[in-house]
Amino acid sequence: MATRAAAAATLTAATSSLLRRSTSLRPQGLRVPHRVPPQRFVRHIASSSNEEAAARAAAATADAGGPTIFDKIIAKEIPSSIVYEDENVLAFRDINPQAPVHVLVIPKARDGLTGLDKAEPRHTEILGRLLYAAKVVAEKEGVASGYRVVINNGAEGCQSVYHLHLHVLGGRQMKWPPG
Ligand code: DGP
Repeated sequence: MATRAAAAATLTAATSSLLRRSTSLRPQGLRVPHRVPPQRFVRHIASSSNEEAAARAAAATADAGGPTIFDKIIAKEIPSSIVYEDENVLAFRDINPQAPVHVLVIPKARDGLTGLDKAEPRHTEILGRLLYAAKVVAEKEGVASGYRVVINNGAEGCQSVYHLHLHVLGGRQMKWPPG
């Protein structure tokens, strides 16, 4: 009899301990997701769909392989803030910076490289030069200890100018995954 009473007491203690724990866990388990203010959310969707629409429009004309705004920058017909230049490569500040340091590195001769997807074996030398120039730019801009190099390719990659370019971004903490 005494053993059954002791067992019942143990069971009651265990049950109430479990209930206490599940109650203390409940607020986390049923946490209501943080609500994004509707206005900000709509604005975010609107701006990202504008970028996507612009990228799709640019992609539609890219295959024609016509001149881009970067040809005018290379020819110095329009001004740009040049960070680095050599015989093959030009690096200049992006007109719409996404970080305190945002520099575009481009080949002076496009040679069919509207995007990275057009790369062929003959392009390996210039591709290496571009990547090395990105490293030099990061050093010149004082962000050598941490930066990001990005190539947007095609409409889904949000490419808007069809002359191969590397984005060198730095001067702030980068996030992963990118948007
Ligand atoms: P992408 O979206 O990856 O194709 O990047 C193209 C970049 O080119 C974009 O970040 C803005 C930049 N850009 C476009 N037009 C000009 C311009 O006239 N001058 C400069 N400096 N940058 C430009």
